[in-house]
Amino acid sequence: MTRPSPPAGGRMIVKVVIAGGFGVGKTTAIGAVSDITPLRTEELLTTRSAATDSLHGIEEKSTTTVAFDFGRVGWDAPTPVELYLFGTPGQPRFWDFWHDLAAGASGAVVLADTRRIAASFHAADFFEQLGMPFVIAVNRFPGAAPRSPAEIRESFDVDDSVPLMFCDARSPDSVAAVLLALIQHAALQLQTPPSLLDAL
Ligand SMILES: Nc1nc2c(ncn2[C@@H]2O[C@H](COP(=O)(O)OP(=O)(O)O)[C@@H](O)[C@H]2O)c(=O)[nH]1
Ligand SMILES: [Mg+2]
Repeated sequence: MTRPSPPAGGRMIVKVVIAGGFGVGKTTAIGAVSDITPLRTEELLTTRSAATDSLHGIEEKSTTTVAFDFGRVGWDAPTPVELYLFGTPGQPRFWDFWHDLAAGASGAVVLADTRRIAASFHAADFFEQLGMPFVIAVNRFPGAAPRSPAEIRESFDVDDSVPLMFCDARSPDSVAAVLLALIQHAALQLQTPPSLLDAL
């Protein structure tokens, strides 16, 4: 876990990773909230990837992230902070690359789609093993059966110490609320002495 960089222009620079399975809305979320035109590495999905990249439930998806997404968003209140957002590619064949994307990050958002929740299990396991603070944000798609936070926690096998919230990846306010929750969560963990964490 990395401490944020010293303030630049009054705002603390914090690197954040947006991870989760294929098609859960990572690219959409970064595009919704970014103050700059996001850098995207989208490629058209072709029939050649049909066997590995299942589009079940996300049939409208026509492109996929092949390297990473990058966006930037900042606030002066409640905390002056500038977030550098790095979105991972979702497919298992790109998982090795996640270590590079996570280097120097202070926290992560694990984005999930309740219709295909298992697609985001790897992301939660990855940040848990890395010891990086993360929150789970459940992107609500139309037609998804309602699931309670308790059910979703049970599926992810996480307790109340991991913040969990619902969101709409297309909504700037909704994505900003998720990011603020992550920053608060990460700040709390950074303030907790490692020795105390070990004792818990
Ligand atoms: N209805 C709905 N569609 C969404 C939402 N978020 C993303 N999508 C759509 O779902 C598809 C997958 O989103 P994308 O951001 O590419 O997923 P990624 O693979 O995680 O980057 C795209 O066609 C989006 O337009 C959402 O909150 N609601
Ligand atoms: Mg993407």
